[in-house]
Amino acid sequence: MMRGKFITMEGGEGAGKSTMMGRVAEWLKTAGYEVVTTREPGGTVLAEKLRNVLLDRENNALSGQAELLLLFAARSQHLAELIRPELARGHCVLCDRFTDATWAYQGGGRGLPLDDIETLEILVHGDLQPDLTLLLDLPVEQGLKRAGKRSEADRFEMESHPFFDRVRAAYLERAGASPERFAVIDASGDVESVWAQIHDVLEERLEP
Ligand code: Z5A
Repeated sequence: MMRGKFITMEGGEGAGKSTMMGRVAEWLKTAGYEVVTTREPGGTVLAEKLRNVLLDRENNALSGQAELLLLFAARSQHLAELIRPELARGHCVLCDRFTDATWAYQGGGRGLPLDDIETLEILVHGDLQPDLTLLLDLPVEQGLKRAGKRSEADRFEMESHPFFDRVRAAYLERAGASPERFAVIDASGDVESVWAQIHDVLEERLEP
């Protein structure tokens, strides 16, 4: 059986990934795909425990390298327990964030060595990359305003404006380097205008 499609959603704070996940999943089902939705960090019982450690604002002693290793540990578990088996069954896996987030947040935002990220990426899933990555892009100020309307900030949401500027720049750089995989969506408009762009990309890039 052919492996299923692996689709990831990426973007900075308050870009609207969660808002769009449901619509993308519905579109995929209607187009005939069996869809599994998941997220990173997380997606399995163990990886969700690591997510809690990563997001807990009390863990301010966590070093950049420890953060990076925990993210890839969670990803390795996620791949072994959920992503790879579902793809092998021919199912479509729709994931809220994946390794591009590590390049953007830990590489761009934190300034961790890109060689380390590359080494871990090759070790954990060098043979597997998403088929399509929807990057929801919007000005940092606007995203923070949207995200700020929610509950208490987690460990990442407490970062500074320049951190999120670097995250955005790193995402756009990655998208520019792999245009065949990425679709950059202007996420600054209202929900319907964002969905219209995503809908066009799905129609264009995915075969039923
Ligand atoms: N992280 C990392 O550092 N490295 C990694 O490798 C990975 C992750 C995988 C958890 O991610 C954190 O982990 C993340 C990066 C780090 N932290 N940060 N920051 P997450 O995805 O779970 O959390 P998040 O990025 O904070 O998600 P988010 O802020 O919820 O963003 P979103 O899902 O893109 O947004 P949303 O919930 O759909 O929308 C936010 C609000 O805006 C909400 O009130 C919506 O109703 C509203 N909204 C959405 N779209 C619109 C439009 N178009 N117009 C107006 N209002 C809108």
